[in-house]
Order: sequence, then structure tokens, then C-alpha cells
Amino acid sequence: MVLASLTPLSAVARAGARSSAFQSRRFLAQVVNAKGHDQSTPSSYKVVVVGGGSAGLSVASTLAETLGNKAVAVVEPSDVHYYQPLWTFVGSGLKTFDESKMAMSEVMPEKAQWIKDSVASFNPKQNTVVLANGESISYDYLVVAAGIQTNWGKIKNLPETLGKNGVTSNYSAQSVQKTDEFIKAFKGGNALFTMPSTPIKCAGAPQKIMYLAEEQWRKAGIRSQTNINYFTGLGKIFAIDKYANELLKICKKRDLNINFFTDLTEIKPESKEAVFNILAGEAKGTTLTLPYEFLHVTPPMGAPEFIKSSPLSNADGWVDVDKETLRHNKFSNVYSLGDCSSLPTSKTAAAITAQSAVLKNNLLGDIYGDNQVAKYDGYTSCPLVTGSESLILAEFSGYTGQPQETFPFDQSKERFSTYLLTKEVIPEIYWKSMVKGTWDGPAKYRKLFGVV
Ligand code: FAD
Ligand code: UQ1
Repeated sequence: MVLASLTPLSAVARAGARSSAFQSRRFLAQVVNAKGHDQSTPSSYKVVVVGGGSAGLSVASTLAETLGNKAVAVVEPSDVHYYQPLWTFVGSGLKTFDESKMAMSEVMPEKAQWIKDSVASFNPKQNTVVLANGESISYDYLVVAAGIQTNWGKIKNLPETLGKNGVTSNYSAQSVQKTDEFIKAFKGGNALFTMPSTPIKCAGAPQKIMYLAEEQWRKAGIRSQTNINYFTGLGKIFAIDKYANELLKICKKRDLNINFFTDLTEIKPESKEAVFNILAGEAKGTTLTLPYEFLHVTPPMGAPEFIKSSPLSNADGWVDVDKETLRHNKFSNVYSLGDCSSLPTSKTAAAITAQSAVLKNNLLGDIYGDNQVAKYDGYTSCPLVTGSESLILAEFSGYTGQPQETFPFDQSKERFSTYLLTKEVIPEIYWKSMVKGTWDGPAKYRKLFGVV
């Protein structure tokens, strides 16, 4: 099937097509294990990976396979691993919640040691991390992949309102199914969708669910009694003009009102009102209060607190890494990728496919004395679902701001093919290949299709 042809060889073998180097790395790995790593001392590892999400698993799988049994530890507190990109489909009833989750024990690499706890703090000068239970774990190399923090409490009354009386969010495992329930129960009135001014994961997701809800309300015959408003704290609907222009046309055609520089600050559950701060223009500094019957909230997000307060963070709280090599700017045996990293591109699982290949190449290069440095080019992607049969597949570099598309057609146009790819094929790639460390993203297909 399609997947077989999309699944590459191991990332290590792929890195520079150095399969003989891979063989010798495996041999060396046994030496590293036998001499450098005492298997009976579980508090010391060749590599410690913090976080067993999309980024952590895609890196840990390859490293554990290459470095051998128990050379790699993954510190991860959760029993469940979520494929969060599916939550747009779950929130609109197009997929079930169960399809978005897997027991952590099922996806954890067999040869890695799963430490089921949280990291509380980092001591990079001592090469140790301290767990929530107080235990110290030491490492030769550290990979930080702890994701982004959703700050529900920064919207007044949101934590206690979420999942009740029409207030929902696809950004939480606890409320995503409520989105589907509330869309289907909606009988008309004001429907509000919000996007904060902070960095978030998948910057397209706050509007994808608006398109899917609008389609359902249109099909249910209640569209004429429904006002749909999108409030973004930012000044654009999408960062890249090629896609933003098409999205604005869709909004106009479907009577979706887009409000820029408006940031949700408070929910008044008794009166069912949402309060916004106006961030720019003549009304700057004032507030706007609107009644709602349906409210989809994307909460403000930021760097996880335990990273922010650590020596690993930059001024904004993200793990401070070089944007090309993914190596920490101060501590050379520390790497980071994914949503918690400082990499200046849009935070998505798609971006991680390219980041993890670079990180693994460079970290294994450190271990084996191989200095063919790989560089990340800022690739990221946002599959913008615009209906239950249509999608705009935005693919671009956050570093150049230019499209970086895989297929030999204009991906800014709505298509059924890219919808099916995103809904049916990419989830298969994720479970069968990405979490196993063997999916390096679509770069090679871009070359195959001659798109460069
Ligand atoms: P995560 O996958 O969030 O994993 C972080 C892990 O770290 C978690 O398992 C967590 O338990 C663990 N952790 C946290 N704190 C600690 C600690 N102190 N110690 C140890 N472990 C810790 N991306 C796309 O590419 N395409 C899409 O269409 C898309 N749509 C999305 C739609 C929605 C609604 C959402 C919510 C996200 C979407 N994304 C999409 C974004 C994508 O899911 C994230 O970018 C991706 O999961 C980031 O991976 P990560 O490993 O950095 O973080
Ligand atoms: C991708 O590789 C990926 O990771 C598995 C995603 O995460 C959910 C994506 O959303 C996208 C778009 C890609 C890119 C893959 C192709 C085939 C364009």
C-alpha cells in the first residue's frame, strides 16, 4: 500500500545514505553499552529524552534501536500518547477520540527505559535531571521534547467553564469530544472562535474547526440564524500570504467574520458572554463584550514552567537551541526539538518530522565522532481543513516564509485529495512510522515530484 512506499529506512541509515556507517554504529553501540553504561544502574543513561510525545518518541525510537537496550531513557508521566492532529476531526465528529490515542506502553520504544515521572528541574552543568519524585538521573546527552504548555487559567473563568454550556476547545483531551457534542446541539445564535496572540501549536487549528462547524450548521439548515465570528489576537489569518489569501476568500464566501487584534480575556458563564481586549487600531486598550451560544477557545500557550525556570531556556522560556543544528547554544550535549524548542518556525508535528532527522543525525554524530552536520531548514506544515471534503495543505519554511510544497500542484487550492491524505494516510504514517522513528517527513517526495 501507499505507506510501504512512503516508509523510509531507518533515519540513521538515511542520514547521508551511510548504511555502512550505520552497521559500525550498531557495533559501537554494543561497546558503549558494555563499557560505558552499567545496565544495573538505572539512574544513568547514554541519552535521556524528556517527553514521550510526537517529538520525544520519534527521536527515542531510533536512538534506542541504534544504541541498544536501556542506553536511552524516556521520562514521560502520561499513561496515554495522543495524536493531537486528529483532534480537529474528533471535534467535528469525523473521527473518534479513541482513534487519536494509544497506551504509552504500546508506543514506547521497546529498547528504551520508560521512566514514568515528570522532570522537575535541569542541572546541565552536572549532566543531571531531577524528577518530581526527587530522584536524580544522569546522562551523557539530553534531548528535551516536553511540548508546549496550555495556559487555561490565563482566561478568567475558562478552567471552570470548559466543557459546559457551549464552551469548548479542541486543545484538550478533556473537552475535544464536547466540541462535536456542542456543534450538533447548536440551534443558532452567536458562534465565536478564538485564537490567542501567543505562540500556539498548529496555528491553523483554531480556524479549521470554524470551517467544519459552519458546514454542519449549513447542512442542518440553521446557517441563516447563525452569526460566526473569528477573533484572533494577531493581525493576519495565517502567517504565509499564499494561504492567507485563499483563506480570506473562503471566509468572505461563507460569511465568516474575521476580527484581528482581539484577544479573549474572560468568560462570563452566567450571562454567556465573552470579553475581548482590543490590541490595535482606534479602539486599542478598550474591551469588547459579546454574547455567545457556542464558544470554541484556543487558550494562550507558552513554554513549560519547568523549562522557563531552568538554565536551558532563552529569554522567552523556550529551550535555547541553534535553529539549524538543534544543539543547545550553551550546553553542547543538550538538544531540543518540537513545541518546547526555540526553533523559530510554526509548531507542528509535521515540523518535527524534519527536525528529528536532523537531531538524530547530529547527536549520533557526536557519539560516534562523525561530523557530517545536518541542518534544519524550518520546514513545517499545516493541513487547513476547510470542510468534510476539502483541505488546503499549507507547507512552508518558517525560516524563509516561503511555501515548501510536496506535490506538483498548487496546494493553496482546496482539494479532496489532500483532505483524504490528512484524514486517512498521515495518521497511518504517524502510528506506523513516525513514532517508530522511521518517518523523516516528505522532503524526499518533494524531490521525487521534482518540486525541489
Ligand atoms: P507533545 O506531543 O505535546 O508531547 C509532549 C510530551 O511531553 C507529552 O507526552 C507530555 O506528557 C510530556 N511532558 C510534559 N511535561 C513533562 C515533564 N515535566 N517531564 C516529562 N515529560 C513531560 N500538527 C500537525 O503537524 N498537523 C496538524 O494538523 C496538527 N493539528 C493539531 C490540532 C490540534 C487541536 C492540536 C492540539 C495540535 C495539532 N498539531 C498539529 C500540533 C502537534 O500535535 C504538536 O505540534 C506536536 O504534538 C508537538 O509534539 P511535542 O512532542 O513537541 O509535544
Ligand atoms: C507529516 O509528515 C506529518 O507528520 C506525520 C503531519 O503531522 C500530522 C502533517 O500534518 C503533515 C502535513 C505531514 C507532511 C506529509 C506529507 C505527505 C505532505
